[in-house]
Amino acid sequence: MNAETKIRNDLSAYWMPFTANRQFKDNPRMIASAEGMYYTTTDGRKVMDGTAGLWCVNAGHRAPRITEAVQRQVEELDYAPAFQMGHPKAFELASRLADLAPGKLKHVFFTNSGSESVETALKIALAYHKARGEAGRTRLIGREKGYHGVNFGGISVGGLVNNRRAFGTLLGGVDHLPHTHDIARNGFTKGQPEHGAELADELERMVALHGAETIAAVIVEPMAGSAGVILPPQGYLQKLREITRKHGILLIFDEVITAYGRLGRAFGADYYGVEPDMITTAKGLTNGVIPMGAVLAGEEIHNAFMTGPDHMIELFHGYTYSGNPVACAAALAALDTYREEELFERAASLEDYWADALFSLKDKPGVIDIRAVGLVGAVELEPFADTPTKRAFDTYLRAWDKGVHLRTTGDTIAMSPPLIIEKSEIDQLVGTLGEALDA
Ligand code: PXG
Repeated sequence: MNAETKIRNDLSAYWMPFTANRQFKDNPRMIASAEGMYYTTTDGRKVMDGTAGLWCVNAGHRAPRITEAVQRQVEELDYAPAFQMGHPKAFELASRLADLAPGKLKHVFFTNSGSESVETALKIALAYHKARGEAGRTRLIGREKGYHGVNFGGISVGGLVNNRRAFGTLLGGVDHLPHTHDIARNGFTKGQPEHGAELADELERMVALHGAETIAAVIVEPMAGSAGVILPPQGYLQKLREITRKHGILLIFDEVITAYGRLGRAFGADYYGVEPDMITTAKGLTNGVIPMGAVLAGEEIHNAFMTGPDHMIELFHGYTYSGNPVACAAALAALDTYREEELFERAASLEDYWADALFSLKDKPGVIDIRAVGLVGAVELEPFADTPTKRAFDTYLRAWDKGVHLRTTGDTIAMSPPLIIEKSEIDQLVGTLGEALDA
């Protein structure tokens, strides 16, 4: 091996995100290419993508319209300044998203990731109250087991301890609702769990404790993805909506996973029939092709900023790459693909088949719960007593060897295939997981 090749193939420089670096580098899993539902590894194996990348490749890999749109865009306008300057595709994309969004969510702020969408929404919430003369509303309320990305605001309102504990004191003035994960009462429920709506009443207790006039916003994932697919109990989101509205608190749905068809509707808000004041998105917005996020904000929130002299900047926030032209082109093409191939409808039509397939694993060794919604599924395993997370990760590795890529979080195996999946591929995915559980 010559020196240059050696440097090129050295795995040590890349500090991989959310990865057991040393274990990975001892036995790397490398992807060379992808198409539709499948990856090809660098050693030439075909592996089914059971997770749509990291919950983002909703239209499948290398969807042709998106590839072409990106290629055309880099040749036409590669970049345009995002501040005090515009380009038509950013306005077109914002209008398209506003049309797609539920109810009054008619204004769009562009970011580059889910984490940035969360920071943006939290900052808008604080600044909104200040703009309306309620500057005392500074508290932010998240939820245990919540995942809102990895930046400081997001880990402060987030509720996954490993993402928080190494990083100091985080934001002050943050409180957390209890999570709704309750296998004892809701185990093996198909559809929304029956028990737990009363957990939303904890918000009333927080209002009683802190005073509503100190609380800016509540942020929750309508369906908590990263913590292992935790579904909202029947009536829970409705209750959160009632209580927040009653007390003038903004309700933010973090839909980085649930937006753009994952639950068979454009947004989780549509699926669950609850309209929040803001929605954070990313991932499926561009089908994962180019980093991009978007925050959808209600009319009332946006308009509260549009006061004062016309020449003044209304919101001191934004990113160099907000509304990047190539990202906009990718997102417009992704939305076209979702619509023309009717992928949201397709996900909805497969929802029952998907859930039935997953529930067929009920009696496999170690399975203590199964959850499904839209084209999301989870199989929770009884952890090995002395090595939590190992059982799920070993199962994941066995499935990988058998040609299916899954995700694990704790001792839960999570699945979220591209929305183009065929019924036969659902059988293959679930069948392979079944074999991996048996082994
Ligand atoms: N909010 C939610 C609800 C998310 O799921 C983010 C924010 C952050 O997005 P960015 O683009 O900054 O990563 C996410 C991301 C997994 C997994 O398998 C989940 C995410 C990312 C990577 C893996 O659980 N969610």
